[in-house]
Amino acid sequence: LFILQSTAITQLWAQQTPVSQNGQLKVCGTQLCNQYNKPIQLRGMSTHGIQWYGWGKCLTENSLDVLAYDWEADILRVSLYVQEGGYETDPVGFTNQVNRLINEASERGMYVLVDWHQLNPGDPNYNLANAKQFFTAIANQHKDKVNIIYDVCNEPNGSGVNWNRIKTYADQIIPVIKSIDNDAVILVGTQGWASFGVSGEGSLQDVLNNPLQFDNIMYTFHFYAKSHREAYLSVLDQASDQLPVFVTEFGSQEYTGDGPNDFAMTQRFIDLMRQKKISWTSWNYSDDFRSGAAWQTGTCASGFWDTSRLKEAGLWIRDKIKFPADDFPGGDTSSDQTPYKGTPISIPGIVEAENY
Ligand code: IDC
Repeated sequence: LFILQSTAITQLWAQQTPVSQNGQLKVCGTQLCNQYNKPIQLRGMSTHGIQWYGWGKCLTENSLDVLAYDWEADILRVSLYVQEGGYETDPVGFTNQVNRLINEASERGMYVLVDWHQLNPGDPNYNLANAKQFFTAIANQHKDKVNIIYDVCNEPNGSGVNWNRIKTYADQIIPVIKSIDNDAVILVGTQGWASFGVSGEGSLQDVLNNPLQFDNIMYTFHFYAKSHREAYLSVLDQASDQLPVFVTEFGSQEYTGDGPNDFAMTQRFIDLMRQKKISWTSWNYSDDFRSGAAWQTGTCASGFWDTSRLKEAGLWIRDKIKFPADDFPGGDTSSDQTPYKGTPISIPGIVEAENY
């Protein structure tokens, strides 16, 4: 038994993961770059709200093994709602849960996007005090890790929530994080439910006229392909020519995250994001009844994370994460760098070995 475990440990150490290959991220120009200053694209999944489908439900040791080693996800977005039974109802409990999820994703070599999922009310300033408290706790706990990305507001929306209003918020919360974790990449949601205003007030030009004045900032964009189509595709293309953009949420469905999938339309976004190395996380890794949730209803309680239990959208997005395989650029161009190909060893061996 001891020999088997030692072998597992050795293989684990030898194994390349997205985080071991790319290290501390930074923003260079309009791109997300790795520790060698080379542009990279990260692809992965967003959780559903962790107050409903979090740790012990749809996020378990096994489901995260599947996401990291079978889906070969580079990144997990942890969606912490503020309202709707989220952070504001139990700050300590949700901070602990986010810490746990960060640690679990980190053990599996994934990046973690910490999503402050404000949604209703749509003005992020409403939750500023809670955001300061939450990000202070998270940054203090994880500042020495290289794999944390912060998103300070999921989807600003509603009347009067224009870019200036978001910038007022961002200018207050970003220094709080930077004073603790100075080199972290920080994402900021854009007006109109992260659409640069396509579905809200103002436009991309408002951001271009008055961009944030910090290093390592990216702007977020969300789309639901069946609903949002050409208008969104075009703005994503224009925005990413001029600003660092991270697509932190999208689906093949209607904007409800439900209804029919339009995979042909979604593929056009996927192609654009591939071509421009725009990183993405897709909504969502749960067994919610809606068509945009990857797993069939009942999967999380069953604990069987087999591909036969994926909904159509889940099977489709797994394929988009897995293929093409990651080919992260290394520091050496003559290159004996081995591209990450997923883990070859049995998962129970790893988990067991780590306890020793
Ligand atoms: C939806 C969930 C749904 C939940 C609702 C609650 O799919 O189960 O009841 O949130 O607010 C977003 C939001 C995201 C939405 C998603 C789909 O960021 O929270 O999830 N969506 O409607 N923006 C556009 C779509």
